[in-house]
Amino acid sequence: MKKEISIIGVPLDLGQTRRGVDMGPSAIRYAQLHERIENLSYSVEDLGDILVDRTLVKEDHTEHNLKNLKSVKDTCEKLAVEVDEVIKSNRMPLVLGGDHSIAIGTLAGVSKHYNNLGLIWFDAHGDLNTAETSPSGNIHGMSLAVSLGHGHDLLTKIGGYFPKVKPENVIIIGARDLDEGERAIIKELGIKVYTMHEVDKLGMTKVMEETIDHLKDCDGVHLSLDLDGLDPIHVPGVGTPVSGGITYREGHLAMEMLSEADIITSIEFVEVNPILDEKNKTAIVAVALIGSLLGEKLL
Ligand code: NNH
Ligand code: MN
Ligand code: MN
Ligand code: MN
Repeated sequence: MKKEISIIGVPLDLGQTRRGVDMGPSAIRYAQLHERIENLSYSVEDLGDILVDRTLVKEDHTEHNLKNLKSVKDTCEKLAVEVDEVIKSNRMPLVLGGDHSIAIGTLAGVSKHYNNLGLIWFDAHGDLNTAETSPSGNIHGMSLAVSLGHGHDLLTKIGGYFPKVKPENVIIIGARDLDEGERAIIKELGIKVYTMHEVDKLGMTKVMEETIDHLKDCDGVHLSLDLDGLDPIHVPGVGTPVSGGITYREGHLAMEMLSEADIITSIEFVEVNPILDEKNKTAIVAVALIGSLLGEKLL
């Protein structure tokens, strides 16, 4: 793992309809992210937050079931440029959301640096909707589809190229709330999904062994971790909690195995909503997971 890390906050809450997730980056910083990483002897720089231009909201009429399309696009474009610069300067980006629509921007900045990027999507949801299939019109439920090249042109073409990732290089872990259209695209594209059924049945060790093996020919792997992949008992501060999720220890085990395998080249943690949280619990869990991912040991 690269020992130089750049933190980028993305205070965007417009990819969904519950306000408060824009405060996620602050909550995660407050949970002592910087100190935690520095203690693992990384060199850390915090680039601050991407500017979310809220004046665009008034131009944003929901067009074709895509809420706040211009605002999300504008923020993701800025994020893509910043992520690109971080990688060019030979540092590893650690992106803090914000809602999961920001993954569109992160991946636009990351993917051009790799020929065969792998993507681990840790989430209760598939985020594989398009405007045609989405039950909500929320872009945070579309960001994986967009990154695969499916969706509105204004989103799929962010960064000037598409798709950002190939279906055979995507692995979803923790899914337990998939919409009709998402099941169809999973089948159509043959995306590898470890639903909670597989996590229960195989155990997290096997899931991660298979995941790491599946991505062995990738020249980089992006981890996009939606905190709602974990069980809401551990992370009450998420906008769309779904029971029956990944436990605290399973989450840590997954991060520890990724750390040992040393395959992760860019990271994003999203959907921390301090307004819905209890005493910053969700941000604290996020920081602990990042610690494990970056090599923190129990002994
Ligand atoms: N699938 C639903 C939708 O598209 C919910 C998505 N919510 C998420 N995704 N939190 O991770 O609206
Ligand atoms: Mn420092
Ligand atoms: Mn998500
Ligand atoms: Mn989710």
